[in-house]
Amino acid sequence: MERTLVLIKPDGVRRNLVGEIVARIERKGYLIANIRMLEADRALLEKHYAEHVGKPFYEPLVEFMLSGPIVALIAEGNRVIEGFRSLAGATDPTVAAPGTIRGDLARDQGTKVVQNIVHGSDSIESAEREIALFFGGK
Ligand code: IDP
Ligand code: MG
Repeated sequence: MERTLVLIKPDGVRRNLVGEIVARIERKGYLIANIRMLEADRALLEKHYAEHVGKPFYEPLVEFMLSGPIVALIAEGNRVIEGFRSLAGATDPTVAAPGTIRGDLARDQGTKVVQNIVHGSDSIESAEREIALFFGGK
């Protein structure tokens, strides 16, 4: 069964949106196969966001992800990688479609990094790599 890594970023946890986001994933019909809250460390985030090293928002992104607890979860179901990214909406919350997590619950805060509540893996390879980082390969 396909699996994806979802992160509820520090803005989502701070704004008490954990239940809202988990509920949207469950109502769509995906299984929450595992879930944990953690405070990520820099080494973990540098691995997770390796593809973005050198981009202007990279350091602000890592700092933002260090700014408070996050929730990591594994969602499971056919085509869940694509399906969760559809639930999440576009990266930029200003233009993310209403009805999506980012479109409904986030907006531009004028910060160097876009604060957009959730992360979702973008391919089967990324999902396997990210699940191993956050759940030790389980
Ligand atoms: P995604 O989360 O929609 O997959 P990515 O391109 O993988 O988007 O970027 C990772 C994260 O970095 C985004 O979720 C967002 O928080 C931030 N980000 C991406 N592009 C920009 C940008 O152009 N400016 C500021 N922050 C960005
Ligand atoms: Mg991405």
